[in-house]
Amino acid sequence: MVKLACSTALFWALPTNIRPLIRIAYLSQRRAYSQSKCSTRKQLTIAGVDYPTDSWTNVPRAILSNYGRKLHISQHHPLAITRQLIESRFVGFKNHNNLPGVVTVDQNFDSLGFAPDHPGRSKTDTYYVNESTLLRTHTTAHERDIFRDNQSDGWTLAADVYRRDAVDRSHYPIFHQMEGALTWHRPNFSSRDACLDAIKDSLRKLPKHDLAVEDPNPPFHPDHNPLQEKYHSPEEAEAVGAHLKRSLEDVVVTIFTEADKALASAGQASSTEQEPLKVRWVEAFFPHTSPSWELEVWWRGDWLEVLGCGVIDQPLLIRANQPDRIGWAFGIGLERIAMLLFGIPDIRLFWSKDERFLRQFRAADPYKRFQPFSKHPAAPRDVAFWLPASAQGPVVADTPASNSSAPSPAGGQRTETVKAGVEPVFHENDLMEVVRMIAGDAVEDVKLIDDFTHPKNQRRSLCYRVEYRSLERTLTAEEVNAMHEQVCSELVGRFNVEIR
Ligand code: FA5
Ligand code: MG
Repeated sequence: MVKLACSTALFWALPTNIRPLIRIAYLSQRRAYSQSKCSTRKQLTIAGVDYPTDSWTNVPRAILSNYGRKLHISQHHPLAITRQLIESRFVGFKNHNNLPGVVTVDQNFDSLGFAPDHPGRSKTDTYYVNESTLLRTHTTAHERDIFRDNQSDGWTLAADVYRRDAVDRSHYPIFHQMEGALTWHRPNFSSRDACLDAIKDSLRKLPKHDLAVEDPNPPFHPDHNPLQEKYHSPEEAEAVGAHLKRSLEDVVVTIFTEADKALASAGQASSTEQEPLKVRWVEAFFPHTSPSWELEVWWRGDWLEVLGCGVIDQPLLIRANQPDRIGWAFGIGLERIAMLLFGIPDIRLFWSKDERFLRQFRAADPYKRFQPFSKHPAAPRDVAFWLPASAQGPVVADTPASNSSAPSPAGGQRTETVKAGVEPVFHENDLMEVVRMIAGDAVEDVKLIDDFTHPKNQRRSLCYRVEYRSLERTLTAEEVNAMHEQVCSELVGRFNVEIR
């Protein structure tokens, strides 16, 4: 009741001409949020299919409202153009682009060898439809089935994926990935050595480039990037790894060549973007590959992770009835690549229905520099709060979302955070979701700016800065205050925190 009284008072204090806007936008967001919070719904209908709900259900309606938009196969959409450009570098591969996003826990995690207590399985990271069904967190969810179907040695698969994640200009709860894999079937060759020679020969035929690539690590390492000794010889793992890296470097070179041309024809290269292209390979960890790597690109003054990849885990191929195949797989973020290709500055734009955005992209003349149509001012607001005094249990704050060691519902992590099944006292992803549900696409960035423990009573306080900014118009101070007030009261109601 306190919450309601507080926001209602604020609402009536607003000028009459903006009240209807607030009422429609934020009250409907609010309804979507509270409906998503508790699983009182008996069933969820997704793309016409009914699913029973249970205590695991945590998919908000706001997420489902974007389910099935299939941006990656919408003609003229920058994500579709990006997908086609990447596909064009993998000649002879079969392209799978229409697989539904509701998958089983078995497909998304078990089939890939995720440990039962892997943090990616937790409700704080993943959108569950119910205990056994979820919105895929990565396109890898389809690997086992595609390997089992065995329609082609090489294949790609692009699709929408869903994660409870950070809020900033390169993270969005729905994004698109493209998975790719290539395997060699050993029995097709006269001997294991002949198969190895074929891999090396294929590597020699891949396009060469003169890109500056940092790759300081050995092809595998017993402690932090192991060879699958039981199944692969060192030479095999090295050849497959080299083939994989060169194939992906070729993708990056292609993207940047097109991006450079677009930049030149727009005659508007900024000094940061004129820096020579720099990329680096870093060691990574995925349950479904070993050794594994991530590729990072230097973009606007920082390293941006664009993909994860590795030598396919042989037990995964065995589970897919393909014990005699050896090969590589990768998963690439399509938005991240499209941002580089077109110079799109904010991931939210991909979801825009604004013609000023959409009409800039045409399949017939695909690689055009994005022309920003407006830049509205940011409105930062801070929220500082004490965590509940009596609460015992883990607190997850300040997760470096784009860092390769950050928790990720798709692997990519060694460090322990909160194990699946353990309820954290506070998880930053829950705060991110509160902000998204209330502000929708009017929030650009949320970050932890202070973390303080009181020396006397040991109470811990966190302070987050929320940057409100609409891509389409200037937000008024009243609108921002109303949203922020709502965020604060929702945090109190939901996490039992005390606003400072
Ligand atoms: C994975 O999803 C692995 N399944 C990839 C993989 C496939 C590895 C096959 C090995 C073999 P990761 O969580 O790092 O890994 O995501 C892959 C890419 O998706 C990232 O490099 C990034 O480009 C993109 N990505 C991840 N999270 C987000 C997000 N919230 N918003 C936009 N893009 C994201
Ligand atoms: Mg990663």
